[in-house]
Amino acid sequence: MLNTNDDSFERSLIIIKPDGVKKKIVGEIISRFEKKDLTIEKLKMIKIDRKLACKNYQEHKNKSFFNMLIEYITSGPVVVMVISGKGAIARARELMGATDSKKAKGGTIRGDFGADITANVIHGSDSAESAKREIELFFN
Ligand code: FUP
Repeated sequence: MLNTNDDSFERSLIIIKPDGVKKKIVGEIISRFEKKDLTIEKLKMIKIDRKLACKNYQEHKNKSFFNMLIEYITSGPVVVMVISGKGAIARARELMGATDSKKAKGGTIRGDFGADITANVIHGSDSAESAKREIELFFN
């Protein structure tokens, strides 16, 4: 659920997923955020282990796609970032596009670079509550 206030200063946790790193579009994605005047506050490259992946996606643990999602997010290095700015959560989600890359509009990150609903290049927090939880999880 998207529940944010566009006018307030926010932070969002962004993950450039394994397919984004493999496609060599890390720079392109960071550039898109910076061009929209969002600030890169923190950034690191890590390989997410199974335990961390399960914690991050705990809300999906009973879904049919859960195992595939965990396999995929742990399949290679990812870039994790904290971005910030006015209405950062919703603005990042706009830049990302729809969850399913095949339905995402051209000009969005997923629309331009994603393959499908799993290999969708990027994760971004969907609410202030998720952002807080995810930032603590990755940058504790
Ligand atoms: P989003 O917030 O856009 O990343 O989307 P969701 O939180 O709904 O889903 C989290 C991740 O689960 C998505 F990035 C991709 C994956 N997913 C699937 O693989 N299959 C589905 O049917 C739905 C989501």
